[in-house]
Amino acid sequence: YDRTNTLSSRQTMVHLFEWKWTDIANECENFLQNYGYGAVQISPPMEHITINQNNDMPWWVRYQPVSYKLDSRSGTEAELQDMINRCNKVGVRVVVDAVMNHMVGVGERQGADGVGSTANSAFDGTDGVETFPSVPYAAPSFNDQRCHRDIQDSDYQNSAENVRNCRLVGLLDLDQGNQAVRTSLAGYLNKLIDMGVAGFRFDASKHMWPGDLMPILNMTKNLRSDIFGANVRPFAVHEVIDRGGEAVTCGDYLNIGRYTNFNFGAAVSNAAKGYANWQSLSHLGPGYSYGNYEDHDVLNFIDNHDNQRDDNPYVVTYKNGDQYRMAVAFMLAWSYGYPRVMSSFYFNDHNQGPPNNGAGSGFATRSPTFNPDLTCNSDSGWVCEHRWPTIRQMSLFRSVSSGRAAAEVVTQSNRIAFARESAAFFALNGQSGDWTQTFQTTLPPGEYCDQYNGALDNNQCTSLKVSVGFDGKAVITIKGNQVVAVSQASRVDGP
Ligand code: LAG
Ligand code: CA
Repeated sequence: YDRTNTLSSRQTMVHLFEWKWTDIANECENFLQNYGYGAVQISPPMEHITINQNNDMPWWVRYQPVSYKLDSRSGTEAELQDMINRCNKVGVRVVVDAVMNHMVGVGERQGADGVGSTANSAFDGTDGVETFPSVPYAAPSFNDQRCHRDIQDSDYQNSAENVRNCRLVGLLDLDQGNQAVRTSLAGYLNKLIDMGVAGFRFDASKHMWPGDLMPILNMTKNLRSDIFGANVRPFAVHEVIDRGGEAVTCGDYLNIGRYTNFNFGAAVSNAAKGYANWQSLSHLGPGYSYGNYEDHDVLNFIDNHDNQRDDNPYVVTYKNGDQYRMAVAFMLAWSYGYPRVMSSFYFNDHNQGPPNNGAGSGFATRSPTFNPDLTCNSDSGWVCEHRWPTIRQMSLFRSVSSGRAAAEVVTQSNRIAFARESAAFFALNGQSGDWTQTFQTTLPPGEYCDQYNGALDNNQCTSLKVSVGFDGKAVITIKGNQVVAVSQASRVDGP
């Protein structure tokens, strides 16, 4: 389940958090296919609760399922199908955020206190009642007989049983050991597979037993052969937050797909913030520090939709500007794991929902609008990190580096440079003074444009030009706290 199922030349996933299906379809056609993005992670497509909280609808309603009907804040089933078709047609795969651990928060029920559901399904999450007729689930579908309370902070250190059987922040905890529950969940996944998705990001896998996830995954069909070829299994990445010292570890999930490697973003963010030395990241890979398993085991990212909302995020986010650019660029340049780029909306409050048209419209999500330089217009409320010039150029860099090992690694204090064998070269200078040196780039002779602060545009460089000699060497100056990145995708007179 660890194969990405992307085109071999498209190596980066983007999480279009809270985007509408119609907007994602356009984004696949107009942008993603041109910038090396191989897959898009979408917000949960199933029916979820609706609420009005302080005259807004928080983003996290998407993590409170009411049924597996494909009607959500992002759009209808027909819009979802159209988006999947259009993205696949241009070689961009769809990865679905699947919420299988739980249903709504205990006590939530349709009609009470302005709570509703996106497809108008009835539901009653009153403690002990717990009915979701549109699935259907009833009280025995839930884990109350094993644990009838919330997960406590101390459980995380002491008890894998409680982490997996008790309620996560009051959310009614499904019993994935129950055969009828397994059948409902696999049916949901199979419906999406029939629609043409490439795989799943499993929400809250830390809170489900690997021994239950495996049989559910084994109940899934092969992917559509007309899109993916014969006998292709779905991609799976499990949301397991494991930064060490807990009862549940990411190692528990190694044979059922990849896991979300939060240790990678922490390490790179520490360097970007100046708390750690960039030099040490030349060892960032299997066995580095805690929790970094093999290349095919990990989905790497700098920030995600949860930790970017922390009060003092331990990772860098779009709010960190240049530090963030540097962190994401390093992730995309370095040869480890399957990288995911976060694409956010601007927020001040951590509950704040996506840009929308207000209560009168049912808080209907607004579309992004675009500037002439292809970035998103900040007035539309969308950050679109994936469209930032550096990040979209580094996604191209990643594409041409696909399958090429890191080579010719050069380190000095707080400096790191490396090639991706015959395809690309990257140098990061974390000191404040210039770094001038002859580097072995491994690239064919020619002129290459820096694609960190510029790009190849109309066969010319908009920023620094790097000349590679017949021996693959180039003299390059990297300014203080700067990066130079060149690749086959930024070659003047390139193929
Ligand atoms: C996840 N990964 O394992 C998601 O990435 C994360 O965003 C989800 O939490 C979580 N697991 C459950 O799917 C989010 C918010 C929570 C929110 C929850 C359900 O971070 O704050 O809880 O989704 O909507 C909300 C309220 C809680 C309340 C709960 C139940 O914030 O105060 O207890 O609903 O009513
Ligand atoms: Ca659970």
